[in-house]
Amino acid sequence: RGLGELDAYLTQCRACPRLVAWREQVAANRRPAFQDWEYWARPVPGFGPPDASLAIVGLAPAAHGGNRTGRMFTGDASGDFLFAALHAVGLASRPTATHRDDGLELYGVRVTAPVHCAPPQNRPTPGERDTCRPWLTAELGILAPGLRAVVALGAFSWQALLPALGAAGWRVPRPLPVFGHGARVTLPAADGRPDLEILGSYHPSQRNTFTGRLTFDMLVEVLDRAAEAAGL
Ligand code: DU
Ligand code: SF4
Repeated sequence: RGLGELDAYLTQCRACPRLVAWREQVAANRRPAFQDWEYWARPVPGFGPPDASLAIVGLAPAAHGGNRTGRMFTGDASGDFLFAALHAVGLASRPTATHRDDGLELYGVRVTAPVHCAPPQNRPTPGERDTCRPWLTAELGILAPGLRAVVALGAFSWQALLPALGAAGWRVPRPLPVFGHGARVTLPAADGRPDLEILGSYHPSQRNTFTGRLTFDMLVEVLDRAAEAAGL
């Protein structure tokens, strides 16, 4: 089973009643600036090539970002920051992302999230995080043979990612390593898979970027180190 097939199944998922209601309610109440848009209003698949050696894991689609455009991090402030940084380190064909059909290419990078539907207040419940985990586990499993590094954006991402990696067959230390900006953990090679480097970064949400908690240079530095670990 490939990523295309996984994404096709994923986009039909209705397992979280609260998120199904929210993603559709947001689409029925479009922002004035987006009146002409037909919102995606479904689970948002990961974005990037199936042979990616680097994965970047966020939190969940934004209501008027990924939930509108149908592509992870596309069309919101967090994504503007992330794609500009990816372009700055040579991992994206352009610094901007506007729509799932905008032609943007990622080089060796897959951008995804542990929760695939937009949650109210950008805050999924622990139950929703656990319900969505098998999708991330499956995606990581498909990427596994060539995957060499993963960047977790924020503590929620880190805490959802590590169990998903465990479920996908990596040996994850217990207790789970603690998240921090600059945190780094190596999961040992196994089953023909290479070593996997896990790197933590603060999430590029406006809450962090407006306050200077995460600067552009800080994100670029983490992505640079991740690209090196991934052989990119
Ligand atoms: O509605 P549409 O953009 O024409 O998408 C058709 C079909 O493609 C939908 O069932 C999901 C799938 N798809 C996908 O798997 N990954 C994407 O990034 C965009 C669409
Ligand atoms: Fe399905 Fe995940 Fe969306 Fe829940 S958040 S409905 S598990 S795709």
